[in-house]
Amino acid sequence: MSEEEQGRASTAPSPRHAALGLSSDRLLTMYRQMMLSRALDRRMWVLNRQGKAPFVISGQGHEAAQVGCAAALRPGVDWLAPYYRDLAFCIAMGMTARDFMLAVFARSTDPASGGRQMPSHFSLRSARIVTTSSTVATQVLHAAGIAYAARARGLDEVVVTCLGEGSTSKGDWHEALNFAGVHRLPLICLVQDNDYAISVPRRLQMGVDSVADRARGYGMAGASVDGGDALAVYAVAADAVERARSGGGPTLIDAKVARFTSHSSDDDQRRYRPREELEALLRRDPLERLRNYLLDEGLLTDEEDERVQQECSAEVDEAVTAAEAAPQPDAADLERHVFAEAVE
Ligand SMILES: Cc1ncc(C[n+]2csc(CCOP(=O)(O)OP(=O)(O)O)c2C)c(N)n1
Ligand SMILES: [Mg+2]
Repeated sequence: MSEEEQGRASTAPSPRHAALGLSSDRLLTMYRQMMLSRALDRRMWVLNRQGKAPFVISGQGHEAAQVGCAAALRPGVDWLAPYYRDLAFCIAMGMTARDFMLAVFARSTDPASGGRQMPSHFSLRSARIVTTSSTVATQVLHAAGIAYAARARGLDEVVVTCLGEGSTSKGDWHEALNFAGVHRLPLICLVQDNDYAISVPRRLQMGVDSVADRARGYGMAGASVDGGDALAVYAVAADAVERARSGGGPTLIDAKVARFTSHSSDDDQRRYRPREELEALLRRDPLERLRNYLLDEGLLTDEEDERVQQECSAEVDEAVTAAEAAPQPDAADLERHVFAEAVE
């Protein structure tokens, strides 16, 4: 190497992930988590069309925001109070493809609820993923309570909760964030802003472009981030985690994401979103963006990428086969956990 080349090499900027303290292996794991989540999600739609999955609510387009935030956490130590689009988040925290499919098929061995919850109402005790209600924003209150308990016990655990931008119109959200601000709780609220609450656009939910503008009103830090960029989300999440652990209090993150599918399998977004808007979504694929980054940085080849896709696809196949073969819940315990039971 000439002296001039040596000089250039030493001043070359380190890749973005390295500058953030993320190893190449870690970044490839994040990519794989996003890929597996996308593959599971797509399969869920197929199963729905086959009449096997009763209801689909999808995280496609949200994966980078979720995996970027999860990468800043310690699975099994920190807590997640998720919402229904958090498939990639839950995968990144330790939920397996099989766990997920057992819930889709409502089997008795489904670790989320033994087949009692709706699909995508995630929970996994071992990964500290807390079950959620279908009533939007209620999980934010649970998260604030868990953060309060962690602080009271002198633990350094951090709690993340997620919801959509439309759900921030609910009083629960205000109450939880106000409480978290007052008590400076180790809480991170990740709002996944996908422009719509079913068919209602953001401009009819709030008078600001970013819900993070409200952080100041709760006495907490706030950040708005491109939720299609896993590295950008990791950077703000890592800051927030550091703040939470060091007693600096909560953070409100607004991650701008794209909702690729209709709200759920029960609506058709072509009826309320203009065609050009739907076409523009295709240029906002977070998976594609991370793939391009990995290819550009020489961390992945096309052949390796193909292999990752095949492995994820095989993992989904295996999960579906296992879940279909798993036993149905016993009708005799239908009312368990629903009504109070007499204790002998
Ligand atoms: C209290 C309550 N009101 C209405 C609903 C029906 N609902 C389910 S999801 C949803 C939209 C939520 O939109 P947003 O918070 O933006 O999240 P997104 O689905 O876009 O990710 C609504 C209105 C509900 N589940 N709970
Ligand atoms: Mg929304």
